[in-house]
Amino acid sequence: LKQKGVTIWLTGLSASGKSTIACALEQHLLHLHKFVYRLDGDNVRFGLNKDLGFDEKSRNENIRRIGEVSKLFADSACIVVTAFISPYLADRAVARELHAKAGIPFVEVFVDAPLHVVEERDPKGLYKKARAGEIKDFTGISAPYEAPESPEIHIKTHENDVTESVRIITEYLVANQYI
Ligand code: GGZ
Repeated sequence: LKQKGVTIWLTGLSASGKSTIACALEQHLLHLHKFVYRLDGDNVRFGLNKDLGFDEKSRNENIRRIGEVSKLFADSACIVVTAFISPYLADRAVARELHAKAGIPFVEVFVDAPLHVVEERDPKGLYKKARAGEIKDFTGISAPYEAPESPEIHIKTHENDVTESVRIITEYLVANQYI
């Protein structure tokens, strides 16, 4: 029997806290001597997916490729942590199905914060630009975000801090014997 990994799929609005949680979770798992790899905009959108923008078709393809790459990493027994908005239900369902077919667990984590909260955070000033019409197809403003209907884990980042979020995810992984 081959050891399988797991994909932990974070989804949520820009500035919801996906990257922060993904980094902290990766650090925590590394300290536990786990084989973990994080996929995010910095190592995917500037490389493999640098040909893609933010229109609906590009996002579909972005998430399709990330789903395939996650499955490959997890098939090598790696714990994969992905941090992409992944706004479309159907795209996340495709990634989930791909994992199911390969017998690899897929843990969807809804990194949830209300729009008014992320707009107040606006760490990169992107919401302001989107409101001003300087960025088109901006998620939550001029492009949709389809919230998960039954995620394995639901984290409210305006209520839970990073440490608490990492603890919730780790406890889920342990309870299901994924780590
Ligand atoms: C949403 C955008 C956009 C548009 C640039 N809409 O907060 P950030 O800056 O650092 O992370 C966001 C990132 C989103 O890329 P993803 O690959 O996660 O998106 S998706 O899963 O929908 O394909 C944001 C920045 O890119 N960004 N333009 N129009 N976010």
